[in-house]
Amino acid sequence: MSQEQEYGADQIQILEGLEAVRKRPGMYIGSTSIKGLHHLVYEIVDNSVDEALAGYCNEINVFINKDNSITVTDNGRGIPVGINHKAGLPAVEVVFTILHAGGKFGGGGYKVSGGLHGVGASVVNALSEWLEVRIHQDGKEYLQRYERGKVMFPLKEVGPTTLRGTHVTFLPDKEIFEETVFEYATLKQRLREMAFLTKNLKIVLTDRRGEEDKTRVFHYEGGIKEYVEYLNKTKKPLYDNIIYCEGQKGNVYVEVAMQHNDAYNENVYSFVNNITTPEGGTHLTGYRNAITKTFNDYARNNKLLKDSEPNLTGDDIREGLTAIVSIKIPEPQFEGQTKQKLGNSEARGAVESIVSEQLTYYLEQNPSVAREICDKAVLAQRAREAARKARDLTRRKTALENMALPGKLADCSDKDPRNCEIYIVEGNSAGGSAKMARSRATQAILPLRGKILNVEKTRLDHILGNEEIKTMITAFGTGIHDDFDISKLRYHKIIIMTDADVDGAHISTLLLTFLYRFMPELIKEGHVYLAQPPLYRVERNKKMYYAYSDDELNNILNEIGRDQNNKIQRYKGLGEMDAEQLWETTMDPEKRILLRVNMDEDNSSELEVTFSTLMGDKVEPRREFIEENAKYVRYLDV
Ligand code: TSJ
Repeated sequence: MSQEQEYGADQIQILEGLEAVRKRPGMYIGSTSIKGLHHLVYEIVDNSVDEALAGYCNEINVFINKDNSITVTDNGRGIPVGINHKAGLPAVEVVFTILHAGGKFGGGGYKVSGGLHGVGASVVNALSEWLEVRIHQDGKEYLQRYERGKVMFPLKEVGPTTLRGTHVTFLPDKEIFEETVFEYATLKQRLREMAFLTKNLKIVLTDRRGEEDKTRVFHYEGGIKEYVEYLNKTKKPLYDNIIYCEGQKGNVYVEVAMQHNDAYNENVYSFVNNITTPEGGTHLTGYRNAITKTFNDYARNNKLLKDSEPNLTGDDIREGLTAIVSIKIPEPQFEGQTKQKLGNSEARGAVESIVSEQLTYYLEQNPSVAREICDKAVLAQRAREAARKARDLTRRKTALENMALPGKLADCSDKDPRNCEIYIVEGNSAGGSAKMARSRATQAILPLRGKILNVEKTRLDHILGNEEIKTMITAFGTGIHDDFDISKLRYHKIIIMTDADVDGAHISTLLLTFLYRFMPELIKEGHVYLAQPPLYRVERNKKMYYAYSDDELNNILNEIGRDQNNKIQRYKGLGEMDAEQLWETTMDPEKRILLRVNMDEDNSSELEVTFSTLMGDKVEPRREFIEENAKYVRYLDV
């Protein structure tokens, strides 16, 4: 029959293609975990962002529907419905059923944004229980439906329309994904980032799963300038304006926004075609070269740096600098082990020349800003010199005394780091109980005294002079920053154990901030944990029950009965437990609960905001953050 003739051979090939996706989903979307699940959404949204970049669409809506299906709509031209001559099928059907059909059909769309592996709609289709596409074009609405990649009926016209654009709804396949419940917060973060990276594009996220719809609108006229403003909202900017450079060289489009704040760490995020590049690459190198050269030239020409003084280093100039470097390039090449590092050499030159030229002009036009930055860099230069001396001192010490472990450390006897854990414990009394409670072979205890230094607010030379910090660095064995060597890690589990109250949470956050800034690899590699001491003890007829949350306390009371035979104690601190109780509830590997601290590289700008919001001076953003993340409130220092 004609249907058979038309679809026969092609259809078989198509199904083989999509079948391959279903057999090895990880090859196409990275993983089938919750991360892969969210990638499906980004793959689809990327297509609408392309349409916006091409100049035909200015609004994208994303809905999380009640059944955990996702709808993405845009107000663009609509995917072409005409027959694609090579495939003999409507172009839209090609997009959804043929693997690797990119955006270049029906008149040459300029595809710049690319999903995780440059795959696309057909992969999402193959991994969805069902998917429906509706196209509003020239007054007509078209519909096609697929189930697990298979076409349910030929593209059909379903009526007139006054709209324009593409609507796609899909339900991820439960046979494929380990998890199929979308996280609003995760989608929110990525969509906000996409909106920052595409100025004037309005992206609306709506969660329809609750009693009431939850909606967030992301729309930034200033694009990455507003991104920098957002990242600096918890800090004190050094000057009011955001420095902005934009231009195109060859086929590389470059945008850079930056502003210094009064903190000491650099905070630069780079993107290629709207995808984050945590390992940087040529675009970032070009940017750094430009900054270093331009500021040194300016400082010399204006006598802000004496002839006798050495050049400012890139690090000096970028102290406290928040920046976004975003480029668009038609054929990005990624290198390195994780293929996350941009390799195109033309990107280096393009960024370097655009930033040098425009930054030079900016500094000439804004001498007071230029002076602020140079003064700060000169201070940084001096502090760096002092820090180097402090570090040399600690280094020489370890070289001489080799492994002179801190006296307060109760080390474990096993020497294989894979078996070993170190408990960082707040306070001497809790440290004492922990030392008695521990399993000597594998558990080391390091008690810390008093307040931990807030490394967000302290310059490197002072940080490295701090006793508690020095103690931790020596105990872990890895060194820090450039000297960091994870193979020297002496304990594969670093467990932070603090009281389950506001002060304890504060100390945990300070410790995590230190680790995040000085040894982020430990967090990335999953070596850092938070111990979970119980909140309550219930004693009934000489039997003990421990509850780690209010809910759990309720469950226990329901189970054992609510009457006067219960003695309920609320633990205010670790110190209230004796060694045996501490072991049983918090340290016994068989029974304890540990929370592993996560850090997702794709998310590091958001993590940065979280840390600086929690640790910074400004009260208002912290209060807002806590209100937005209400479920964590009891862990935070308000
Ligand atoms: F790919 C997809 F199906 F996943 C998808 C594509 C999903 C969504 C929500 C939107 C889109 C999409 C595609 N929105 N807009 C477009 N535009 C085109 O495909 C298009 C339209 C016209 C022309 C032309 O040259 O006339 C070219 C293109 C690429």
